[in-house]
Parts: sequence; C-alpha cells; structure tokens
Amino acid sequence: ARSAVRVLLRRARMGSLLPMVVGMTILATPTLAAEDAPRLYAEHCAACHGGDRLGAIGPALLPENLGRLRKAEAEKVIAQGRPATQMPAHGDKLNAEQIKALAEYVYTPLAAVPAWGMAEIKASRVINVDPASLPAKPQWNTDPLNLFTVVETGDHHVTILDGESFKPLTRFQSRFALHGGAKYSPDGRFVYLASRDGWITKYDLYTLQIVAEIRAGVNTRNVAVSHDGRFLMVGNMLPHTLVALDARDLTPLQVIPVVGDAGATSRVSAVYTAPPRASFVVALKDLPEVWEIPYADDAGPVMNGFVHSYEKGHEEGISPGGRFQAIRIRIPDFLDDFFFDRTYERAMGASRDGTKGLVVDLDIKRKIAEIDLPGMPHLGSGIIFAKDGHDYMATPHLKEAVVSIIDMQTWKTVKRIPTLGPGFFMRSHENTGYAWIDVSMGKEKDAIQIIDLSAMEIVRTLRPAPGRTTAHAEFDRSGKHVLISVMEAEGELIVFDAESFEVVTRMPMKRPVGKYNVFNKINYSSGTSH
Ligand code: DHE
Repeated sequence: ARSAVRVLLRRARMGSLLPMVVGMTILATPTLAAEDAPRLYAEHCAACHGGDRLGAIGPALLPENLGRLRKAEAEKVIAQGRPATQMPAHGDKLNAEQIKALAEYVYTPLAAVPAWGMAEIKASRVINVDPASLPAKPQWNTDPLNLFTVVETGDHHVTILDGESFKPLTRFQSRFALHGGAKYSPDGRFVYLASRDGWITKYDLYTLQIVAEIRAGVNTRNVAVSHDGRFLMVGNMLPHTLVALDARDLTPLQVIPVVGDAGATSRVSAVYTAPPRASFVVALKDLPEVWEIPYADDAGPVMNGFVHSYEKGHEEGISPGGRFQAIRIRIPDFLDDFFFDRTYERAMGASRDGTKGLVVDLDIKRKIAEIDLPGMPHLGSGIIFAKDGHDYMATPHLKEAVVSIIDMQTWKTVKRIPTLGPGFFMRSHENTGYAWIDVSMGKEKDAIQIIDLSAMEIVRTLRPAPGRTTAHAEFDRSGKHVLISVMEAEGELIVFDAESFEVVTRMPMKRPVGKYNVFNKINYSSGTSH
C-alpha cells in the first residue's frame, strides 16, 4: 500500500493525477515531503520538542505557541538553528523540501490541544511529605545561608553544595530540563525549581528531600516567589496562562488567562517579584503590555473588590473571584524580559527583535525612556552597581561582543566595554569591586573576563579549562569566592578566590549550568539575578 501511495504521490506531483482525484482532498495537494513530515519530526525534533509536540527541553511546536514567528522564519530556524538556544542547524541533514514540510507540520494544529487548566494542574500534584511534619532545624551542620543549588543539565540532577567546605551535601534527580534561576523561600529553607515542561518542585534544604511537585503548564517559562513566601507565580508559554500556587504545599490557587484586547492571548516571557510593591511583574511575548499583579492582603484602592482572604481562598482550593488581578500597562513594544531599578518602580526591558530597550515606570504606568541595547541580553543577566553615588546597570549581549553600562538616572549608555565575544551571564557582589562575565556565545567559549567596576575596564581574562565552554559565575555569601561552570557533558564546577582570581578547588559535574547562593538570592543582592 505504501508503494502504491508513493506512485500516486509521484504522479500527483507530475500533474497526471489531477483528473483522477477531483473531490479526494487527501490527494489534492500532496507532496512526498508532506507525507514524510511526521516521520521527519519523530527523527529530528521529537527528542527535544516532545513526541506529541507539547514541548520538553525545547518549546512546544504548535501554532498557538509559535506566535509571531512567520513560517519562512521557522524554515530558516530549522535550517540554521537559533542563536542563544540549544536549537541546532538541520540544513546539513535535511533538504529544502523536507524543511518546508517540517515547518508546515509544526503550524498544523493538533487534532486536540490538551487542556491544562485547574483540573489538570490539580490532578498532577504529588505530595511526598506533609510540610507540617518537617523538623524545625537543618539536619546537617553548616551555614544554611551559604548553600548553593547547582543545576546539572547533563543528566538532569541538582547538587546542593555547602558553600563553606565546597563539598556536596546531596545530589538528586530533577525533572527534565530545569531552566532559569532556582528560587528560595524568604528564610532560605526551601528551594523551588521550574522545568521547561511545566513541573514545579519544592525541595526542603533542611531535610534534603522533595516536598511536593506539580505540573503548572505544558511549557513553562519561569517561576517567582512572593517576598513574603506565601505564593508562587508560574509564567507559561503553553497554555497562555499564569498560575498562582500556595507556596506551602503547591496547592493551585488560580489560573490567570493571559488575554489582551479583543481576546488576543500571549505567552509569558518572564515573571518576577517586586518586593517593595508586594507584586508580581510580568513581561509578555505577544502583547505590548507589562502586567503587575499585587498579592498583598491590603493592597489599597486599586484592589478594592478583588481581595479575598488568603486562608479562605486556600480552603476552597481556588480563590473564587480570583485574588490575583492584573493591572495592564500598555507599552509601545514587546518586552522579552526586564530588570528592576533598586526601588522597583522602574522596569528596564529589552525587546528581543529590536535594537533598543524601554524603561517602564510601574507607578505612572507608561514608558518613560528608551535605552540603547544592541543585541538582546539573556534574560536576568545583568547587575546593578554604584559608583560615585550613582547607580549603573551593566549587561552583556547575546549577539555583540560588548558589555553595556547604562546610567540609571539619565538612561544613557555611558560605556561599551569590548569583550572577547558575546556572553550570557554577568555577576558581582556587594563585597567586591569586580564583575565576572562569560563570553560563551562567541568563538572563545573558554574565556572568563573580569571587569573592574570603578574603572569600567576588563582587568583579567581567565581560561580555567582551555577549549571548554565556561559560563555563569555566582558569588558565595561573603563575596570572597566565585563559582564558575564548565558547561560540558563531563564538566566541572570551579571555585575561584574573588580577589586573587586563583583557583581554590574544582569538582566534576555533568554539564553544570546555573548555581544559586541562598544568601545572595534571599537578600536580593544587586550583583545577581532575582
Ligand atoms: Fe535562559 C534564566 C530565557 C537560553 C540558562 N533564561 C532565564 C530566564 C529566562 C530565560 C526568562 C529567567 C528565569 C528566572 O530565573 O526566573 N534562556 C531564555 C531564553 O529565552 C533563551 C535565550 C532561549 C531558550 O532556550 O529559552 C535561554 N538559558 C538559555 C540557555 O541556552 C542556557 C545557557 C542553558 C539552558 O539550560 O537552557 C540558559 N537561563 C539559564 C540560566 C538561567 C536562565 C542558568 C538563570 C540565571 C541566573 O543566574 O538566575
């Protein structure tokens, strides 16, 4: 039957079949490649994007999810890969017709897109330990605020590292493809992890065990923890929702559809916590809006009529009227990510496609300035530092070999520091005068560069593992040590002295990527991401 179909398909392409198939829609416009698309997908795409196209390490490949990407652009991505992501080029393995067929295939709606609403989210929840039964004190003896959570994506594990001895306390299997910063409860006891395919894990650092897990989305962007530790807010790419969870046991509280004017929906680009505002702030990929979602019980006049008792909402499982209400701020561009000033009144956002960034004032609720940001920074990559009583923001760029330094009063770029290549991450600490950057998006992937912040100049280039991709610095609690990842399958974590730049110790790890120090995160250090 297969060869008969092939003959028909060949004849169809030659035009000789047309009279025979009038009314037979299945053969009206066939091509060999179209027939092959599901097989090609299974062979080349399914491992990362999921056999069902619902996403795994890569994003879900559904028309709903592809948003503003045009088909021609999708073909280019399949052929050439996508910079700054794990999407490889397929142009050497697939011909033009096959690439076209694959693009066509991923723009075909699924016969049924799985719903992922409150019922599915609730049903996915796994409770391993009753949070009320947990002991009050750590079951080990070291500084609980100087631990690091290290994400090893090579074999999907997490290492909990003692930042005093630089010895692991434990290592455990995580959900598939964790991405983005680990987030802590305000006391630093619990760590929350988000996987690209929507799983949120709550882990107890005192007893070294998973407390609860829940799948909050089909494809998730990131998670934020309220500064009072009561709520988590999960931002999803698919479905187009935000999901509020009770931080105690991950009970889902509310599913917030991300809907703009005239029913247009959007993927979430990132959600962060703004502690002095007691709110979550959200960047959207497909709507030119920034959302602010207050969570305080007494949120003032803006929230009148919306505020419900937290305890009541928790008892009912879902807060009936929805305690989480978004204030929508319209802006003139799509923001892919943002960064706050120290007051959290202003969000500086970078538009993924554009060459500029925007400053949005969350109080007066509009764009107040533009900033010059050539080549998008990776999300959450920059730092704030003070010099001569002035605040500056510094950020690397994914496409340009430069670190931009922007004055946070005038919003002017005061300096562009040339680097050995474009980079992902930049980190500093209150107790150091230096910032550490990687240049892992360029050719010299093994280099780490150190910037003297008062001189705004590169003062040292290190190559601790020559020829190997090295990235993502994070300081310990005191600012005396810097940890760096050699991001290779058989990689390592290297600890440096932050003043002498000498190697203190190194330990093997499986493609370690991000590492997150408890103290720096819960104190919202201006040298790291939040
Ligand atoms: Fe990330 C953080 C988005 C590619 C490693 N990355 C984030 C965050 C976002 C984001 C929105 C902030 C989440 C948070 O911390 O709450 N990342 C994106 C992208 O859009 C991009 C460019 C394409 C994509 O694949 O989605 C991208 N990121 C990567 C990578 O290829 C990296 C290097 C390897 C990986 O595992 O995917 C990578 N992203 C990271 C890390 C953080 C991160 C390590 C947390 C940094 C931190 O210190 O907080």
